[in-house]
Amino acid sequence: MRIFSGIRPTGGLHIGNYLGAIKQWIALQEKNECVFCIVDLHAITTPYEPKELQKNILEATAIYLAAGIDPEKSIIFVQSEVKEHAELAWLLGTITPMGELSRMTQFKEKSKQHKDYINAGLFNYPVLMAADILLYKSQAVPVGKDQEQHVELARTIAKKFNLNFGKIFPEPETILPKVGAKIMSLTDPKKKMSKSDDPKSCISLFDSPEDIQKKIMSAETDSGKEIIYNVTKKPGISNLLTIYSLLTDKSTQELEKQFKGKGYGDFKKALAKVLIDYLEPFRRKQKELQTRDVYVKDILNKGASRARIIAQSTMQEVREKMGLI
Ligand code: AQP
Repeated sequence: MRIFSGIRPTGGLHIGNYLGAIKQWIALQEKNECVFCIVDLHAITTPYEPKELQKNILEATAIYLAAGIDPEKSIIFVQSEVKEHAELAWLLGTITPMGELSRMTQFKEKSKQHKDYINAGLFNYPVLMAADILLYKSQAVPVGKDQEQHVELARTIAKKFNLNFGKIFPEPETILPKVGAKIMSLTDPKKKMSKSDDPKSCISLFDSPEDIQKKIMSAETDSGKEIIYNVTKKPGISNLLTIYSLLTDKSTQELEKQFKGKGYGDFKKALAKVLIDYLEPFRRKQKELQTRDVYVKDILNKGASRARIIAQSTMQEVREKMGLI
């Protein structure tokens, strides 16, 4: 299968990005042809600092590599380096109904979050995402729950293109992790963990052991004191149990037994230790990659060259089908 996925370089990636998306990519790259993108054109649809963008792109690449994405097996590249993404987005925009775009939850949420920055790019975000996926004729897209609606729209757009102009695109499927598709904020467990939120609300993959300890110890918990998994009654502790379970491969029931009779403090101390140990190789690899900019940029250049070959071939077909040649 051809697989596509991407992450916005909007700041330090967090364990939600890792458990919802990147962790799936590592397994998928073994048996599939994977294209993993750093979607900088998506990053500029919300307020950003131009001086920070290149740093964030290199940091996101370091995370891909530290997590175990192998540039020999998978294509890793920066979206704006392959101009066909923007070109296909324009063409697909001409067959995307405005009504579909206005229904998108992310557009509604981001418009509320950034009232002074509601731009056409943000509205058209799902069309660009459809272009990202379809440019590589991808059959599957591993993402977290929040991006599921966008992949569904990409499928609708693929169907419509195939019907109007002749079949060239597969209809892409979403791959959601069974557990961890929506890791919640540490400060408000009713909200999704987000990189653009308060740093206290998320564990960044490169956080220091001291920061991890502080953030977990002050994470919002619920009334009562038992360590029980119950998303409705105990959203805070359930979110922490989910993280613990995913990092240790122990079920939440096993964890409930392990922490029976213990309080929130004991549980949080143990979780902080699990996180600190799990993320230690990430911190080590980041330090190493910080001194190897040339190597990282070389991976991105080679990845863009490989991506361009596929993208240019798809665009040739798209232009012919749409009557542009
Ligand atoms: N909390 C989450 N739990 C599980 N998966 C998540 N993802 C994001 N947050 C969670 C998944 O991570 C991938 C990359 O996301 P993105 O950077 O493209 O954009 P996003 O979904 O908008 O992520 P953030 O962290 O909330 O970023 P900002 O604050 O910049 O908007 C996607 O597969 C996503 O589902």
